Order: sequence, then C-alpha cells, then structure tokens
Amino acid sequence: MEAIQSILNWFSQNILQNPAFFVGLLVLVGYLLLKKPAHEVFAGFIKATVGYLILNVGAGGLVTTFRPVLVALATKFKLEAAVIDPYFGLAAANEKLTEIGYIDVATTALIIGFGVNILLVALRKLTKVRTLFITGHIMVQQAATISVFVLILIPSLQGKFAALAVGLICGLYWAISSNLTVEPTQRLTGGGGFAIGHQQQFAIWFVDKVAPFFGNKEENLDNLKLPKFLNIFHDTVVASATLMIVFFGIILTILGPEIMSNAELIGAGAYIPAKSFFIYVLQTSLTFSVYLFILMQGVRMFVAELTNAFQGISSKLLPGSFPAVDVAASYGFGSSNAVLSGFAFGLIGQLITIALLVIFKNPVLIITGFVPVFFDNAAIAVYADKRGGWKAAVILSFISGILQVALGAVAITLLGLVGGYHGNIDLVLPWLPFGYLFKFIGTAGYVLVCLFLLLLPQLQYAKAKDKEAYYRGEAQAE
Ligand code: ASC
Repeated sequence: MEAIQSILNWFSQNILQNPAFFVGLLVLVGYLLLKKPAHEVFAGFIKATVGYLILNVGAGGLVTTFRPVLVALATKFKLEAAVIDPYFGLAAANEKLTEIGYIDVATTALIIGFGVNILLVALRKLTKVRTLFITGHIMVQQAATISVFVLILIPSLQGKFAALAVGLICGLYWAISSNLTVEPTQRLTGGGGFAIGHQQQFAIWFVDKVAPFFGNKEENLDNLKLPKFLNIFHDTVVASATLMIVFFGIILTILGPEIMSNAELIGAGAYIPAKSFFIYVLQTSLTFSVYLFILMQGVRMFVAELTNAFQGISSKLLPGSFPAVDVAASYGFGSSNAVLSGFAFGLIGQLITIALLVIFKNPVLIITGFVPVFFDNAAIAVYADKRGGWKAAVILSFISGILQVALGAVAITLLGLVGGYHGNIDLVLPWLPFGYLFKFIGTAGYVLVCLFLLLLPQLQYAKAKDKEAYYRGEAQAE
C-alpha cells in the first residue's frame, strides 16, 4: 500500500504538477495507442515537452516584464492593472492556485475532463454529445481558470475531491460548448466535418442564431472596403507589438522616469536615468511581444503533437465523432475581410469600454490582450458575416469587445486575481453567471450549472427535425 502511495506521490509531484511532462506523456501514450513507430513516439514526446517548456519561458518572461509595471501602478496610483488574455490569465490563475495550495488540481482536472468528454461522446445516444474537444493548450488554460472559479467561489469543494469537481465541470463545458458549434461550423464550412473547441463556442452559437436579424447575408464583408494599412495586423507580431506599444507606452509614460528608475521597487527591469526614457518605454513594450512570440512558438510545437495524438485516439475510440479544434481553422471559410474586421471593431469596442472604466475610476485598469481581441472577435465576425452580412459582423464583434472588457473587469474582482484574466468571451459569458451561482448558492450552483450544461444538447436534439442528420452533424432546414 505504501509503495503504491509513494508511486502516486512521485507521479503527482513530477508529472501531474509539471505540465510539460504531463503533456509529453499524453502525446506518448496517444502515439503508442495509435501504434506509431518508436522513433515517432519519441519525437512526439520531445516536441510536446520542449514546446511546453518554451511556453513556460514565454509566460515567465511576460510575468517578469509586467510585474514592475504593476508595482509602479500600485505605488503611484493605488491602481491594479490586468491584461485580459489567456496567457496572462493562466499566470494569474496559477498564482492564485499556488496561494491556496491547489496548483496540481488543474492538470489532474484536465485529464479527468478529457475522460468525461470521451464518456459523453461514447454515450451519445443518451447524451446527444457529438464532439470531442482536443485543443490541448486551451484545455490547459481553461482548466486553470475553471479551477479558480470552482475552488475560490465554492470553498467547500476544496479537499480530496477538488480535482474531480473541477474535471467534471471542465469536461461538461468542453463537450457541450463544442457540440453547440457543430451546425454553425458545418454551415460555414459546407460540411467541413469539424467543430470548434476553443474559447468562444457559446458566442458562435449565439451569433449564428441572431446574426440574420442584423442584416442580409448577401451583403457580406467582402463588399466592405477596409483601409489597406489594416493588413499589417495579419502578422501576429506586428499586431501584438502595436497593442503593447499603445498600452504600455501610455502607461509607462504616465508613470514617468522617476518611479521607473527606482531600482528598489522595480528591480532588474528598472530604467537607468543616463539613458533615453523613450527607448526604455519602447523596449519594455516590445519585450512583451518578444515573450508572446516565444510563447506562441512553444504552443505551436506542442499543440501540433497533442492534436494528432488526441485526434488519433478519438478516431479509433469514437468513430463518427467530431473533433473540436482551434477556432483559427474556421477563418479560411469566411469572407477574406472578416478576420481583420472582427479584430478592428472588437478593438474599438474594447478601447471605448476601457476609456469608460478609467473615467469612472474602476479600481482595476484593464489592458487589452492580443488573443481575445483578435481570435474571438475574428471568429464572431466570420460566423456573423456568413449569416447576417457585414452589419451583423460589425455590430456583434463590437458588442463582444465591450463585454470582454466590462465583464472581464467584473470577473477579476469576483475571483480576486492579480495581473490578468483569461479574457475570452466564453470565459465571461456564460462563465461569469456560472461564477455568481457558485458564489451565492455554493454546491447547489455547481449542480445547477452541470445540469444546465447536460440539458443543452438534449434541447438541440429535440429541436432537430431529422434525428439521423443531427448525428451526422448536418445543418437542419429552417
Ligand atoms: C487562444 C490561445 C492561443 C490562440 C490560438 C489561436 O485562445 O490561447 O494561443 O487562441 O489558439 O489559433
């Protein structure tokens, strides 16, 4: 018994609490199950593990670059700042989980959640769930944020079964939210055979439903003339660097050289007064894009392997199910202008809301992160444009920008996070209302949310006129 206990302890401390090796192990097991040759199994393990270690370097760099700015803001203006971006959110969530002694919960919950999702699809005649969520990096981020939701807002779920409680609700969210995207995505892609497993599934479902009321799908974004200069934002480095220069440029300039050169407060990243403050501001802002670039490079490495491994497992284990993949897979099926329009109008919505928060002296200063403003709003524009043309795309991505900031600020306060929040649209709607249910009615709220999630695919199925076509994922005649 003791031997088993110490093996489990070793596994928990060295693998489960060490996501790089955990993700590597998932790939290794996946490839073994797929009967890949040994050298490919080895290569997959290396790429996944090294990819994740690279992500850690990027995330660590973001935190160390950001911390002095946070300290300076808190000292000078008694103000907290938070970037609404899943990577900043992951760092903030992990810090919170470490603080309460539950840092290992998220990785265990990830594997439990994946298991729950597999089970829901395996029982699809009963559950009506057709989709398996296989986007590994998103699952890592969401498992951390959802751990904070569950364990901070329902303290009674802390304890031996914490990972189970988090894993169950993660699995339900992954399975059910991606199942909502089957018809919209099939409609968009002309039967592409995949669904979305990312951070805006509820939004996609909603947009697909309401877009026709906003406009005419014949008048789509390809008819809208966007200024040519926007094309530079197709490059993620340019887009993220520009955002960072704008935000941190303003913030650092307002903070000024005096406080930024206080080495005691700022530490290694302090400004050296003999040098140009302008260049210091520029370099600090650009350093964020450097670390974001490193981080995304790492993500790309391990996601490619994890997706192959998961997809292999699901096609062997669950033939006929839909893989729920990264939202970027949908972009190629929309109007060519849609991605940039979504980003542009989502950003306008975010900036207006940030200005309002500043004017009304919100205690937390929200900083636009690249991932939500770009990827969520691009997706919203792509799907909205397909069903309701450019008017729907413009209005809905603009509203999404407003909600990301306004509700993101609420979520940060609700969860007591420091420095960042996930920021993607699903992580405020429906997750913020879920959070309030957790806070006010505790485990009853948890049970209600689980039941609500389980009910959704039943409603989808009940509404489908052709039941066979539902399982084939065909968009139904309306
Ligand atoms: C995210 C996230 C990313 C991007 C990527 C888009 O939400 O964490 O790295 O979007 O998945 O392709």
